[in-house]
Order: sequence, then C-alpha cells, then structure tokens
Amino acid sequence: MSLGIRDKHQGAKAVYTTCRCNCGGNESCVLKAWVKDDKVIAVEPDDRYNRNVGREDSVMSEQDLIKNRLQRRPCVMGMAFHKYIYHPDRILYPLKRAPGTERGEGKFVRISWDEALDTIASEMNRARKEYGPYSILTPYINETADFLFSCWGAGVVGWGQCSYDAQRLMAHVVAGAKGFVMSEYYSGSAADMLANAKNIVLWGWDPTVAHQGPAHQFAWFVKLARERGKKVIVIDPRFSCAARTLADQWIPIKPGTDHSMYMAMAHVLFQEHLWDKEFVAKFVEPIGFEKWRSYVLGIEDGVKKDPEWAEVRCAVPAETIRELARLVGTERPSWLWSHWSVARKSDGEHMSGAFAALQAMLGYWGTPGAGPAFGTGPWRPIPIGSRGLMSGGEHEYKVPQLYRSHDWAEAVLLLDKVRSGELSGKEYMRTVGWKADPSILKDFNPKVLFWGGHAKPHATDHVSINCSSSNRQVEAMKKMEFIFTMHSIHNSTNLYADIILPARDWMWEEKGVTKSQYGGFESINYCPEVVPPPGETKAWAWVYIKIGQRLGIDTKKLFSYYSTDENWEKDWERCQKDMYQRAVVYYLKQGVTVPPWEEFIQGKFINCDEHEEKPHTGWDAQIKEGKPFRTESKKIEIYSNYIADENKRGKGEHYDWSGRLYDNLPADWGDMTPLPTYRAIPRGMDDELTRKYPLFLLTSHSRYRVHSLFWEHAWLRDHVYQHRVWINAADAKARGIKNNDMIMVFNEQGKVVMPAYVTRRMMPGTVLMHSGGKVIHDQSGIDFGASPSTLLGGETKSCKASARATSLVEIERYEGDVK
Ligand SMILES: Nc1nc2c(c(=O)[nH]1)N[C@H]1C(S)=C(S)[C@@H](COP(=O)(O)OP(=O)(O)OC[C@H]3O[C@@H](n4cnc5c(=O)[nH]c(N)nc54)[C@H](O)[C@@H]3O)O[C@H]1N2
Ligand SMILES: Nc1nc2c(c(=O)[nH]1)N[C@H]1C(S)=C(S)[C@@H](COP(=O)(O)OP(=O)(O)OC[C@H]3O[C@@H](n4cnc5c(=O)[nH]c(N)nc54)[C@H](O)[C@@H]3O)O[C@H]1N2
Ligand SMILES: [Mo]
Repeated sequence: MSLGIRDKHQGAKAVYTTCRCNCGGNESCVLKAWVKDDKVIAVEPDDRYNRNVGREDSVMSEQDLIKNRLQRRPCVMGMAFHKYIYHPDRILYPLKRAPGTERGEGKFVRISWDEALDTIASEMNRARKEYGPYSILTPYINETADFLFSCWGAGVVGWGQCSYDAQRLMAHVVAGAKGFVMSEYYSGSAADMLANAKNIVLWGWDPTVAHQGPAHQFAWFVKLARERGKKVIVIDPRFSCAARTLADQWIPIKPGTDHSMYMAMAHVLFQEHLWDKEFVAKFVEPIGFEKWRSYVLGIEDGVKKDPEWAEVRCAVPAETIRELARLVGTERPSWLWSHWSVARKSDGEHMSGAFAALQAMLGYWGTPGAGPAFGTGPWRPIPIGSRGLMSGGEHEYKVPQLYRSHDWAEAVLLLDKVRSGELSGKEYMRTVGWKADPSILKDFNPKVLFWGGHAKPHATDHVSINCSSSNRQVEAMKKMEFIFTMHSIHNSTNLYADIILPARDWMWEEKGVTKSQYGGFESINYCPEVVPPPGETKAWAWVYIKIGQRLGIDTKKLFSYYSTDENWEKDWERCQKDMYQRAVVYYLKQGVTVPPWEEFIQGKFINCDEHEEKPHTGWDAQIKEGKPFRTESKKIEIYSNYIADENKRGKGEHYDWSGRLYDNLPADWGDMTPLPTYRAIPRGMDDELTRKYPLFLLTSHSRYRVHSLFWEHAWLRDHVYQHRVWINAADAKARGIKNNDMIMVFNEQGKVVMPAYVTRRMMPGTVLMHSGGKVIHDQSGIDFGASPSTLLGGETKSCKASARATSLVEIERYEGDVK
C-alpha cells in the first residue's frame, strides 16, 4: 500500500531559501522547502508575512503595501524547481567526449576531477604557447572568466549581454550613467506606481509573464491600481495575457516601429503645448533638444513626424496616438513604462533614445509615479560585499573584447575571409562588433572555447538561447581544437564539448547571500544549502579556483578567503558572512538594526523597502538635489556629439568626455545616428527581405521557462505548456495551416519544425515562438526542438549594442516525419 501524504511528510523539516534563477524576480522569491532524508520533497510559498492570508491586501495598510510587507511568493517555476535538480539529465561527474566519437554525438565517459582540470589547464597553456594570447575565448563577458584571463595574461571575451544593452548604452550616452552601474539609472518601482501614478501604460511588457520582482507581484500591483480606478493600457503586437487580464485598452503595434509612435506622441506634445517646458529648460541640453524638435516637427527634412506619419509605419491609428499623447501629457503622472523587448531588435538604440527623449519632454524623469526612462525598476545602492573573488583589481593583461557576444561565431567564421583578403579588416570589425584595438586583429587566432555564462557563473546553453544563429555556432565550434564547459544539466551546447564539469545547483546546493532589486521589491535573503550536492558536483567558484591554480595563478588572488581545500566550505561561509555584514553595518549607520547573521541564516531577512521613507524613484540626485548629470553639458543629452564625431569611429574602445569607457559601444557604430531617428529597421516588417521572408518573428520570454532553464521539466510541459508557433488566423489560412498542424519555420539561417497555434491574438504578419526551446537537430540540420536561435542572426549594418531577438521568416506546412 502506498504511503499517505501525512506519512510521506513525517519528519520533514522546513527550510527557507531563495530562488536564484535569472528571471526579473532575480533572487526575490522565497520558498519554504520541506526536506526529508536530504531530499526536497515539497515546496510552499513564503509565509513570513501574513501567514495563511490569501489576498494579503485585505489585511494590509497602505504603508504595508508601499513598504512591501508581504510574502515573496514564487511563481509556478519556483514551486516546481526542486524536481529539476533530480532530473535524469543532471550531470553528476566530470565527463569527457567518448574516445572515437564526434562532437555533437553526445557520448561521454566519466573521468576524475584531476584528469578534467589537468586537461583543461594543459590545453589552455598549449593554445597560448602555440597560438598566442588571443586563442582562448569565451562568448560573453563573464566577470569570472574575465578576471581569470586577466590574471593569467591571455584570453578573449565578448562584450554586451543579450538583454537590455540598448538601454545600457543609451543611459550612458543620454544621461552619463554607466550602463552596468544600475543604481545610477534604474528608477520607478511597483510601489511608486501604485501610490503615485494616475494611469498605467505597459509598453512591450507583460508582467504576468516576465517578472519584475517576486513572481507576478508586479502584475498584482497593476491589478490593485486598476481596482483603484486607474486606467491600464497595453501596447503589444499580440493580445498578451496582460492585455487580456490587466488592461482597459489594448493597442496592437507593428513590432520594431515603436519609435515612430514615440515621435508622433512628441509631435502632439509640441503642437498642443503639452510638454514640460520648465523641466526641459532646466535639465535638457538645449542644442540637442532643438535638433530633436526640428526632427519631430519636420523643420529641416520637411517630414512631420505626426500621428498620420506614424500610423502608416506602426499601424496604430493616428487618432489613438493623439489620444494617448494627450492622456500622458495631461493626466499626470502617467506610468509610462516601455520595456526592454521594444529595443531588443536592430536599431534598438534609437528606440531607447527616442523614449528617453519623450520621457524628458514630459518632465517624467525622476517624477514619482511616472515610470522609468530606460525601462526598469529601481536598484538602490544598498551594499552587500562582493563575492570576495574573481573580480576587480588592476592586472597587466587587459582582456580584449573582440566581438559582440552574439556574434562570436561570426568572429570565428569570417576570420578566414579576412586572412584570404576577401573581406577587409574594417568590414570584419564592423560586422562582428569589434570593440578593441584594431591592431589585435592580426593576432586573433581562436582555438580553445570556454563556454562561460553571462549572468550566471556557469555556462549558458548558447546554441539554444544566445541570440546568434545556432547553426553558425555549431560551424564555429568545428573550428575549435578544444571546448570545455561547466553546467548542472545536459543541454544542446554541451553536446559539442570535449570536457564537461559538473556544477552544484547554486540555489539548492550552495550557501549564498542574495539580493534582489528589480521591480522595486528589495530584500536580502539567504540560500542555506538546502540539500547536499549530489555525485561529484562542485561549487562554480571552486572550479574557477582549481583551473586558476593549475594555470599558476596565486590562489589568494583568486579568492581572498581561501585557506585549504579541506576548509573550502568554511572559507566560503566566512565570505558569505562578510557579505552580509556589510549590509548590517550600512543599516547600523542609519540607526536601523537588522537580524544578526545567526538569525539571518535561519530564515530572517532584510526587507530593504521597509527602511526607506518612500518608494524609490530614479535621478533623485540630479532632479531633486540639483546635482549635474555626468554628461559633458551636465544635462540630459538627446543628441550625441560623440556619435556625431566621425573621427572617433573605428578606433577601438570609446571613452566619454570624462574618460569613462562606453561599455556597449563597438569601435564602429554602423549607421547609428547621433539623434534618435526613425527608419524601417533592418530585418524589420518593412525591410526588402520581407519579399522572401514575409513574417516577423518575435521570440518573447515564456511563463514556464527562464530562458532555457526548465525546458526539460516534466511539470512545466505538455498540458501545462506546449511549444508552438503563434500565427494569425489569416496568415495560417493563406498557407493552408490549421491549428496544431506541424509546420516548418525557416529563413536563410535555419529551419525549425513545430506545431502551429492558430490565433487571432497575433497581429497579422507577426508570429511568435517563445525563447528557450532547446536545439534538437536531425541529420539534415532541421531543429525539432524549435529554438528561435536557429532562426536568428544575419547582418543589419546597425550599431551592435541592441540585442536581437527577432527575425524574418516564412512558414509552410510540414509533411515530413517528426522526430
Ligand atoms: N530568442 C531569444 N533569445 C534570447 C532572449 C529572447 O528574448 N529571445 N532573451 C535574452 C535575454 S533577455 C537573456 S537575459 C538571455 C539569458 O539567457 P541565459 O544566459 O541562458 O540565462 P540564465 O537564465 O542566466 O542561465 C544561464 C545558464 O544557467 C543555468 N541556470 C540558471 N539558473 C540556474 C539555477 O538556479 N540552477 C541551475 N542549476 N542552473 C541555472 C541555465 O540553465 C543556463 O544554462 O537570453 C537571451 N536570449
Ligand atoms: N517567466 C519569465 N520571466 C522572465 C524571464 C523569463 O525567461 N521567464 N526573463 C527575464 C529577463 S532576463 C528579462 S530581460 C525580462 C524580459 O522582459 P521583456 O523584454 O519585457 O520580455 P519579452 O517577453 O521579450 O517581451 C514582452 C512583451 O513585449 C512584446 N513585444 C515584443 N516586441 C515588441 C515591440 O517591438 N513593440 C512592442 N510594443 N511590444 C513588443 C511581446 O509580444 C511580449 O508580450 O523578463 C524577465 N522575466
Ligand atoms: Mo534578460
């Protein structure tokens, strides 16, 4: 007889821990995990506030809401996460490619840690000796790999991530805020929206899917605001879940054309004198602003960027644009939130720049209740110490950033053409987004590939989720002499590795202090190492240290807490404790007592919002305290003199007027203009290429995955989520496609096969596949996992800062076998 639920849970112990995956919740959701016999057997949501209360707002005061005195409830993925660590594809031992097999076959044999690490170090040393310092590469900037390389004196990394680099670049260009110092430019929080906004515009964002703060809490705050009578408008090419459940009005828009609508709204604000003249006079650099005004009003080029002009570009009726401009200009403040998706396509820099200009005209920068200028919630500079390892410090070797991370494969593959004289060095560097001294090109000789991660310390499933073409990446891997990676689970990229190192899950199997910020729900929480690590899995930090040691780097330099191998766990814990201690000291200085370490690791936590007087808004220093922006003019610069200066182009790294590096500006910025302008974007809905590939592919994030994480999770598939391409009924009919038919989606980058979801929820001409499907190639190269990455890539000639997650495709019925 099977055990009853009560017996099953007999003797289980509850432990609080924090979800650490890279959704916009990012370390803000708290799980109450039930552990028995060293296994997680069940997960419940956080209950440290308002225990046993369903709708917490029914027992909360306004202050409680604003100060986020509520449960950090996880989403469905958090609730299912524990099953993932016991997945049959979990990697438990160091592996090497089985002798006699090819890369991609996926046959591996177990080896010892010593053999794995010795081989890696000897291959790295060999490459460096035979091919020079620029022969070992990792696609992304990976802080840890970067540090390791800089200590070692060799290695190459990519620049830019895959998320909101357009906003990062423009925050620097427009406002002088360094793209990675988020506290400088993040603004707006859900609490601020609830307390201060008059109406809410969610532009290219679905908070019921893509979290900002704990799970769907932001969405819930929108709902609360709506219950208080605030209008909610959603602007999205698809009838999203937010449009359906949170909105009073849905405005469908042609993706990749939003900046035409921003410009048309600016036109209305100018024409109807609804712009904030006082704000502009005080905070916006006047010559650039005049250029913007002239552009929008068509004074120089004779083209008025009015709603009628925009209507034929973005497909939003002129009257709707006009009304929206009047609404946000008069019912103030309007929570105008244009999210990252809008700019995650070619020319995203212009979209981001134009939106920042619109927000400036409205006088909305830093205004409570007005939403952020660069698309995300606040990031207060509350310190927790660094992880005590592998970052910072000056080293002799400055690791060059030779390619836009997405384009690492192009950087490898096009090199032959440069060597043969078919492609000029200049054209090569522009194409791959070169960002270093051009003289390095002659010595770039990629031979060893280390699959570093981008936001996480271990590798990403690059072939499936990195934004360049999967097939080109596979091609580029063929050129490598040695490939190694570290992960907790098998994936499409690991198939091509020569050595795979097994990682602990850093949420469940490691201790760690965590801090969350997105969406304005700030707290400092803990992961207590809920269960012991399985097999021979190791902590990611340990792995880097061991590789570093074998490369001859002083261990103390790698991790200042290191004493001996035997003491690893204790050293690590000491480091975590010191991290927490910095927050304790920070609060003590403000006369606030927070839980001591001993209580913190038992599940007490710091609710940062509780200790602030009001919800966070950005730009307080500049707008409220009158400090200068860190731009040359000390004001908001809508027009960039830097980009206008052709002498700066192509010279390697770029530094602003005060000598600070532009993190996300390649040596050659392509055809980016100094003022945000509109054109039909390359590979957009009005590009010539639509004649061949007429459908615009969106690859938005999924409710049931964080990028590729959880793709293989049985609880989050099948009847819960079916990976299908969303296609409008008219487009389907024209192609003889019915709901659930197998179809092939293709372009010059590749082919995928998957079922169709025929719906009226997509705008005609647009289709959508959620990102994070894993590449599963058959022999002819068709991807039956249906990863959007298979269809991404291709030249655009635009500045490489914006990540690209869209493409043009054609679709037809698929009559072949399904693997
Ligand atoms: N087509 C398309 N591609 C996209 C996007 C898109 O919209 N469309 N969006 C882009 C964006 S915005 C981003 S940020 C990137 C992110 O893409 P990734 O870099 O893949 O994202 P991460 O979620 O940071 O995960 C890194 C790796 O760590 C693993 N991992 C993450 N969290 C955990 C964990 O808690 N435990 C364990 N064991 N493993 C973990 C994941 O499996 C993954 O392999 O994707 C980008 N790629
Ligand atoms: N569940 C879940 N949550 C996540 C993540 C995840 O993978 N899963 N990833 C996290 C990460 S790293 C990030 S960066 C964020 C991403 O957050 P976003 O960038 O906001 O996410 P997306 O899902 O790409 O897009 C959101 C919406 O924008 C619409 N959209 C796409 N293109 C356009 C356009 O050109 N114009 C307009 N107006 N709308 C457009 C899409 O149809 C979609 O409904 O989400 C975070 N949260
Ligand atoms: Mo992201």
